[in-house]
Amino acid sequence: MYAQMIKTASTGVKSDEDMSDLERQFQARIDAGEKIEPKDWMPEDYRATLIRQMGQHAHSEIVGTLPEGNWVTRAPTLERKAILLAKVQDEAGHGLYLYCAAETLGVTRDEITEMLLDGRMKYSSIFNYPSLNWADIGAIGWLVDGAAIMNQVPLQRTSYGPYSRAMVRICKEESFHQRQGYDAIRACAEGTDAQKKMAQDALNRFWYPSLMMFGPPDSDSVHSAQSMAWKIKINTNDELRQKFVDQTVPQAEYLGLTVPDENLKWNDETGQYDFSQPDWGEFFDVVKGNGPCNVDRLADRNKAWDDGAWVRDGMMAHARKKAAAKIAAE
Ligand code: FAQ
Repeated sequence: MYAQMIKTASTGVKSDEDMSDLERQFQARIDAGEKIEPKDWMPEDYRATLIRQMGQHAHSEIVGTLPEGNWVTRAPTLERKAILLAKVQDEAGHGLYLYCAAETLGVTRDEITEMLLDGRMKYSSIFNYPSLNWADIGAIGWLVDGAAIMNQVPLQRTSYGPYSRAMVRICKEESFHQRQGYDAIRACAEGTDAQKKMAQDALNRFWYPSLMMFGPPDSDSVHSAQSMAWKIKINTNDELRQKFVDQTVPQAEYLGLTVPDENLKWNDETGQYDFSQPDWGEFFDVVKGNGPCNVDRLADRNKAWDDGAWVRDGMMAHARKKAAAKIAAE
């Protein structure tokens, strides 16, 4: 099974009659648009769903620095290097806000990190694809950050206060990231024939993996119904995927690039693009650990965790020493 941890699908969304008094009061607060704060009562599945989603989101931000970090030393100009470095630092910062926000739910950062490292928790499928050339860095900013914003702007209104507030700053930064990516791929698309070819190749490889970022089709989405009832999620996976396609196709046209989809067509009746679905078999395979870079990504994160053990030990020893000195002085 590609989903784990919380079995909302088997239990379904609880009806009003099946809820306890506390659950009913909680749902009424959600329905009234109130934010839930860390010390408020919440159903255990609400807490677990948030830890799952926020933890996976944090892990994605951190693992997401790997394909771009790969290009910091090879960016074509000093300006592009400085911009990319700043972007990668922002992404790491997003991971840290999100770990802090997740900690308000009663789980430690170490615990959820260990769940990533031993494969119990996921990170976004997109980061299991390699960044092969400089145009890929443009495509990641344009498409991957573009998809991330499409998903994260509604999350600013998510029902859990700390998550919602973290998303406000993250969205501002992601929108800079999207623009820097678009600018980088625009420079390639307006360059020599070889550079234009690189830009098209990057779009060809990143288009469908970007569509997969929104999650499986609604019919296969295990958590959407309950997460939407709790306003953890505001839109379904398919709604956001469609919005992303509608926003991105004119951007590709402006660049003179071709979206790799023969069925892509504006539909006057729906006022949206018709488009081909990604290969969902490939998505489930990547999520299960069989994508092109899954093994390398987890090996890199495990190495970073192991290499950093002496820093964590040193910090803890220092904290214990300070606490002991404080008690001795009292
Ligand atoms: N990859 O029932 P649903 C970024 C899993 S941040 C891997 O539909 P849900 C910034 C899902 O976890 C990108 N797994 O799940 C950046 C569940 O498995 P589980 C990350 C996926 O949660 C840019 C199972 O499939 N953004 O890019 C994926 O209701 C550039 C069933 O799926 C967020 O995390 C996937 N794509 O909806 C950084 C946003 N999709 O947990 C660096 C917050 C689904 O039961 C460079 N998250 N699965 O084992 C969300 O909005 C939701 O969690 C969804 C999935 C929409 C991703």
